Amino acid sequence: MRYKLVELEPYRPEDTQQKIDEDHGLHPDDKYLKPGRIPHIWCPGCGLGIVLAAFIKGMDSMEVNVDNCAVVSGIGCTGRVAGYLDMDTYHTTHGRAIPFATGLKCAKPEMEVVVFSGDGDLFAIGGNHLIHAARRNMDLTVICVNNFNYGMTGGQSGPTTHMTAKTVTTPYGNCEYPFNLTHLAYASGAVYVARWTSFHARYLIESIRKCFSKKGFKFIEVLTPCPTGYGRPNKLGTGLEQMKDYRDNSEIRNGINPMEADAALRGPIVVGEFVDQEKPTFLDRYNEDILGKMSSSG
Ligand SMILES: Cc1ncc(C[n+]2csc(CCOP(=O)(O)OP(=O)(O)O)c2C)c(N)n1
Ligand code: SF4
Repeated sequence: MRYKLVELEPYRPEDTQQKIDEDHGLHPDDKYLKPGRIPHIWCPGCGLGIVLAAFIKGMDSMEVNVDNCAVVSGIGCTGRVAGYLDMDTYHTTHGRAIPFATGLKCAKPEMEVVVFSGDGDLFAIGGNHLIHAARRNMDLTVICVNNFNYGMTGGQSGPTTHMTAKTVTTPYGNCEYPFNLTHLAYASGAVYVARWTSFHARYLIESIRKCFSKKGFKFIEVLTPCPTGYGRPNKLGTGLEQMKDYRDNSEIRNGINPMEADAALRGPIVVGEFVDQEKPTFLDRYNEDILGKMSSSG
């Protein structure tokens, strides 16, 4: 079969105003979105829209000043979030959302910095950055959409792909052990760790709200259907059917050690707010310990 590349219209900010005048603003969340970028690229049944809507709801209900908040994404279907939000957003290179966000936070400590990216972006190519930002307790909120595969590039296996799951690169089933992202984030030093699915939108909003009121490295994993890349080869059904599976096979266990938080291919899935602790951030310690010593020695 021959594919014809569709030529995309370049984004023109002047179109935005025209769209707003025509039909934008009908929904209360519209003020957070760039109408010139909608419709989005996500497949029917993809859970990404729910996660983005939950983020907007959390931000809106906390009355976060969008002029003082930045969203940083890597590359992938999840990374597209940066292009849809009408605020300071950065669509960085693959795997580099965390170092970009770290630099931003150090340069502008007064800003809320949120990293929004996929499991492959954050834990494969970007895995080293994530564990070290957690170790340093950088004051960042990381929302990781885990759809268990590289969605954007056609459904390859990655560090979260379930053992035995089929993907385009594991046609006989995956034989690698997957990461438990919540356990890894906790072991690396995160002060807040939660896991929800895109079915648990209200809990997810609460976690996002909490992250806006808490300092340190905060990590939220959101299990999300990718019916195109992962659902199809593994016969998980449509996005809606996967949402029903999340409803029927999830168990909320707040406060457990994330090490015990399983998330099997066809359930059971353990979700909840696993970790909530306090610890000085990198910038707290740097400003107090290092800058203090530098000024007293000079
Ligand atoms: C340096 C580099 N390597 C590889 C790619 C190709 N690439 C683009 S997105 C992606 C994977 C995205 O997977 P994930 O982060 O899980 O996000 P999803 O698309 O599933 O939301 C890859 C490998 C790239 N853009 N840059
Ligand atoms: S490929 Fe998967 S993750 Fe990407 S938009 Fe489609 S369903 Fe969503």
